[in-house]
Amino acid sequence: MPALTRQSSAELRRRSAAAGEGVDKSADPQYSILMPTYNERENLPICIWLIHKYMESTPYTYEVIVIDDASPDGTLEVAKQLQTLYGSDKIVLRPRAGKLGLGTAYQHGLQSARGEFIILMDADLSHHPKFIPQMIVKQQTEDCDIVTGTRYALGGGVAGWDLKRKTISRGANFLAQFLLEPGVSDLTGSFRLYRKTVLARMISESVSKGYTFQMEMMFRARKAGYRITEVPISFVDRFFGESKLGGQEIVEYAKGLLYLFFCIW
Ligand SMILES: Nc1nc2c(ncn2[C@@H]2O[C@H](COP(=O)(O)OP(=O)(O)O)[C@@H](O)[C@H]2O)c(=O)[nH]1
Ligand SMILES: [Mg+2]
Repeated sequence: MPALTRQSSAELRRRSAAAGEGVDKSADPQYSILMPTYNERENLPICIWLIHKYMESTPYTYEVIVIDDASPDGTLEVAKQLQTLYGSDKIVLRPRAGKLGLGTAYQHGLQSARGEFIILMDADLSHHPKFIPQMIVKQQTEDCDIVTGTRYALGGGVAGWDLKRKTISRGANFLAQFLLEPGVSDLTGSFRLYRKTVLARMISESVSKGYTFQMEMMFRARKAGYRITEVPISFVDRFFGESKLGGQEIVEYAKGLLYLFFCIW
């Protein structure tokens, strides 16, 4: 386990012991992890296993809400098996009948979330669960409303992308920084911890879909004066399956960015 993760887990255990709190397993979980899936049959079991491993190293309770959009590869069947294995208090299934997109997937999952804090993460192992304890410590130490994983500051990074994909991501982030001056180094990332009330408000106010959605939520949160802090993450390109990024997404992103700049800024 990397030093920082070890440190975070130790810190979490120390806090819990100091507070003298026992965890009431029958109560609502403290953290709800919203996980949208589309064709993640191979990735989901490893991802859930890692979440379990790292959350068990903290004194906190959690649930993973899997929002599968009728993946043709049978992701939902795999999720059902995982539910049998880990329990229906830990794995909650909120499938939808068709591919309705990421923005509404979070909204859909949020309706069932019981935790006071919500973690958004991808199922493709690009977002390693080892960073979750660090996000929890950050949120508690700084009493902030949002902790966002950053690839572009504090030692965060990206592995496995070719030059084209790196250029697109960097370019998109640079353009957004230049136009919106958001005070957050990674605007397009989607590995984040939110206070539930804040996420609910940001989702209801945001109009963008697709890639611009994450950026708009962060931009609005900053404007609304919420406290945001960052944790460096190493983002690793997916090994199994395919990314949804295509030419159409890039055009949509540019349109969304201009909308935020001209209509909301
Ligand atoms: N429910 C749902 N999940 C989706 C959809 N599109 C992508 N995902 C999931 O959202 C996460 C991010 O998608 P991904 O293709 O990896 O995007 P990228 O990392 O930005 O290239 C993954 O867990 C996907 O399985 C969708 O339309 N519906
Ligand atoms: Mg991905």
